[in-house]
Amino acid sequence: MLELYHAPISTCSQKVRLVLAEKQLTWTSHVIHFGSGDHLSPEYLKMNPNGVVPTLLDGGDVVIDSTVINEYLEDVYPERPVRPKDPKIAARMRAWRQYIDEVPTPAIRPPSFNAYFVPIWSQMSDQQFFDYTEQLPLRKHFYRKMGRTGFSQADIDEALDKLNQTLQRMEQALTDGPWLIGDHYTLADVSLTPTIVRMEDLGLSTMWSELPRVRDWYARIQARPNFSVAYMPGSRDLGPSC
Ligand SMILES: N[C@@H](CCC(=O)N[C@@H](CS)C(=O)NCC(=O)O)C(=O)O
Repeated sequence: MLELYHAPISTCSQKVRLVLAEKQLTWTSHVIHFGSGDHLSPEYLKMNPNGVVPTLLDGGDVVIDSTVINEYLEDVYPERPVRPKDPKIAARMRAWRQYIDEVPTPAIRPPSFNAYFVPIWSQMSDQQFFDYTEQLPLRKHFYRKMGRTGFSQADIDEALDKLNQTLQRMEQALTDGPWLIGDHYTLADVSLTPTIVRMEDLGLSTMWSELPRVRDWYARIQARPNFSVAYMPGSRDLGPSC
């Protein structure tokens, strides 16, 4: 009944796989290979006109955007909840999630894309790069700003500053309990996990070495049973081969 179009390496896909695993839902996997342009095929664009992963099908009905998908999963499959029932606490969770979507999620892209895409794009000619980006519904201008040689040091510094702000806010929030919203693991924790994992994979974990609550939160995150399921093989292989 549930089908997910996703990529192992994609942080947005990891977010959805964390919730699917947390809820112990069964789903059919359709792996999208960016290198083969699967996400830009006419069939895929019919489901997801943004040409990005993930895309969820539930009984054939399409749901797109990882944040929307996770709220949808909570609405339709409320067992093993990841959203507080109290509307006021849920509002706190959504405010975190909104911040995560606005600040750290975009901020992880410059260092992450420099590591992942630059080795691929450096093999292309300017014309090939132009032609590739021309087809992208959502990221044409973003990738052109990045260019074949990657984001500048100024862009990376800005990204790291935003990620540092996120870590400081986490450290503060975690004074009230083991999770971002106190006692319960919620969509706020889910939404931040892929960014923190990616930071670690990029060698940035020293940014929280002096933040004991963030360190402990990350240990708890990795110990949850949903983590190893969601982080399927290939999820952490940054490099042109994935
Ligand atoms: N807001 C979307 C963003 C999805 C997104 O950016 N997906 C990335 C992988 S994490 C992607 O498919 N990128 C393909 C590309 O940039 O060409 C969501 O959260 O689902």
